[in-house]
Amino acid sequence: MQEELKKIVSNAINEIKEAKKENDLLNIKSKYLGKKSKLAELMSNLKSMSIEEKKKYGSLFNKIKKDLESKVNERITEVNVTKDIDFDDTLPVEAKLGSLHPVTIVAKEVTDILKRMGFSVVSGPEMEEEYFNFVALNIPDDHPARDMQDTYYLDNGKLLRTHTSPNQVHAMQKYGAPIRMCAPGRCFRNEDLDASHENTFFQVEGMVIDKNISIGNLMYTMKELLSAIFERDVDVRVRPGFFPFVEPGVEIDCSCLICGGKGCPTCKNSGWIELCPGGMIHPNVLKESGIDPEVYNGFAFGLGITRLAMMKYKIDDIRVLNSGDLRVLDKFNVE
Ligand code: FA5
Repeated sequence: MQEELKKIVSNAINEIKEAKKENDLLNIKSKYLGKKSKLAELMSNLKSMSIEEKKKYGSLFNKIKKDLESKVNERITEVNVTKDIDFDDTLPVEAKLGSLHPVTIVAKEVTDILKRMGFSVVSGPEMEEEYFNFVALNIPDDHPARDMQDTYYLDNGKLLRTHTSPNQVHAMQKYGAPIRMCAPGRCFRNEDLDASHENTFFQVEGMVIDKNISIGNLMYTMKELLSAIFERDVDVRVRPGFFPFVEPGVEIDCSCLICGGKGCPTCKNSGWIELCPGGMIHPNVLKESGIDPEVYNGFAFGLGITRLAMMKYKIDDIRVLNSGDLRVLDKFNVE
C-alpha cells in the first residue's frame, strides 16, 4: 500500500506543478482527493485493518490529504497572480530606450568641466531658510533686491530657493576657506512665463575663495567653461551687474544662438541671452559666513543651466523643457 500511496502523491504533485489554470487544479483536486479517487478507495480499507494499522495509515492518509490540498491552493494563487501577464512571448518586441533630459545632460557636462578645474560638487536644500537665501547674502528684509526675485514663501516660514547662491553660504560655513565648489540645482520664482522665463529652472553656482583672487580669475573660468560647453567660439558680452552679494558684479550674456544674434522672441529681439552673472564676493557675505575678508577674497557666479540647454540644443521656448513632451525630449536621446 505504501508504494501505491507514494505513486499517487508523486503523480499528483507533477500534475499540480504543470497546471496553468485554476479550473485544471480543481479537477486535479477532485481526481486525487475526491470521493471517487484512488486515495478514497484505499482509505476505505481502513475499516478492515488492525488497530495498529488504522493508527499508522489513518494519520498517513490525513497528512497526504492536507499536503496535496495546500499544494493545490498554493498553485491556484500562483496561476491567478501570473494570469494577467500571460503574453505571447513569440511576438517581436519594440524596445524603446529612455533618454536623459537636456538639462540633465548639460548640468552633467558643466559639473564635469568644473570638476576638471578642481571644483568640488556640493548641494543644498530646495526648501530654504530666508537667512540663507537672502539675509546671509547681504539682502536684509527690506532690501529692494528681494523684489528682483519673486519668491514662493511657504506656510512653514521657509521658502523655495530663488537661486543656488544660498549654497555659497552653506559651503563657506561648512568647509571654510580656501574653497572651490560648484552647486547645481533647481530654483523657483513666481515669474510671468515667456520663451526664456520659467517658474522652475536650473542654475549652477560656482565659487572660489582663496588669497589674491581677482575678477580676471572669474573671467578666465567663465571663458573656459563656456567654450568647453559650446565646443566652439560663441560671442559673449560682459556688462556691469548689480547683486548685493558681489562687488563688483557682472552680467555675462551670450549671443542668442536661436537667431544668430539677429533678434527673435527667445531673446526678446535683443540678440543676447542673459546667461551667467557673477562677481567678487562681498566682504559682508564672507564675514557672515566666518571667513576673514582681510585674508581671503573670492568670486562667485550663477550660470543658468536651463537657458544654457536652450542655447546648446537650439530650443526656442524654455517651457518645452518642463512640458514632459516626449516628442521634443526624445530628440536628445543619449544612450
Ligand atoms: C542670480 O540668481 C544670482 N544668484 C546669480 C549670481 C551668483 C550672481 C553669484 C552673482 C554671484 P539671476 O537672477 O540673474 O542671478 O539668475 C542667474 C541666471 O539664472 C540668469 O542669467 C538666467 O540664465 C537664469 N534664470 C534666472 N531666472 C530665470 C527664469 N525665470 N527662467 C530661466 N532661467 C532663469
